[in-house]
Amino acid sequence: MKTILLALAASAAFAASPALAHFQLVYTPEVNLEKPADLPLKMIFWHPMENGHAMDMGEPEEFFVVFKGERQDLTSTLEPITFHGAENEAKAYEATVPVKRNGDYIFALVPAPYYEQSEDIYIQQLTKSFVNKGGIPTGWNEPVGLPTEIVPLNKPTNIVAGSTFSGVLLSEGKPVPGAEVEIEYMAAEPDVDADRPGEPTASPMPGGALVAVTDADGEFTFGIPKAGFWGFAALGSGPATEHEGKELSQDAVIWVRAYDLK
Ligand SMILES: [Cu+2]
Repeated sequence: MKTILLALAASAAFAASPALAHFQLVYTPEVNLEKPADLPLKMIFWHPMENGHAMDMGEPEEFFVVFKGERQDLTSTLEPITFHGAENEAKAYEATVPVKRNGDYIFALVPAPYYEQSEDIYIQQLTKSFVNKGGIPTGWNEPVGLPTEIVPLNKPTNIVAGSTFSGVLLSEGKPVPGAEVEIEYMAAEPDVDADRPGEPTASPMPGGALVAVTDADGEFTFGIPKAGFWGFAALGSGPATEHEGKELSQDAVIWVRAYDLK
């Protein structure tokens, strides 16, 4: 019965899938640190593969970091900024977070639901990104307890370009089979000083979004062809399905960083 319900939920996600893939960013340019640093983090809701339209963010509901299993609330560090996209300007957020100890830092953002007029639905992308200090792994493969999230099965801070990335999609802590996962390359990494996109290093693919589907265990794998930041978004995988009387797509987003093997 459960499988049937999940299959129905998955087909609903397919139907609601927009032509253009929008991705919530939690972005910092350097995810492998050797020395203590004040990390600049940028929260931007954007179409990063096409360096396209950016959306106004409302005040985020939650922003936190998990380090060695301990969660620290960072909501008070958020400051509003304007992101000067290639097509338009949009409200975004930034934070500066000190990183001192060695290990994995998992940043998580719960943005306010965003109203997408063209589809008459709300979208809320629960987003995780990762920073490591000192090359010491301390829990990057642990869930952080979001209503829906993608948990990496490869270390997300140093994927080799040409290898693969796998993740498992969870909703309320349980694997979600048969769910669509959209995949994007961050073509124009934001300039964190200017709050605008850098020079694009890739163009959108013909045929629309890149898509994988989770298997019976809720897992997916994608071959990473190129160094840089790759985003994965499971659409409508979260338990919340309604906001202010309208349909809500509560999505799980994860960002990983790939490097060329030199
Ligand atoms: Cu979009």
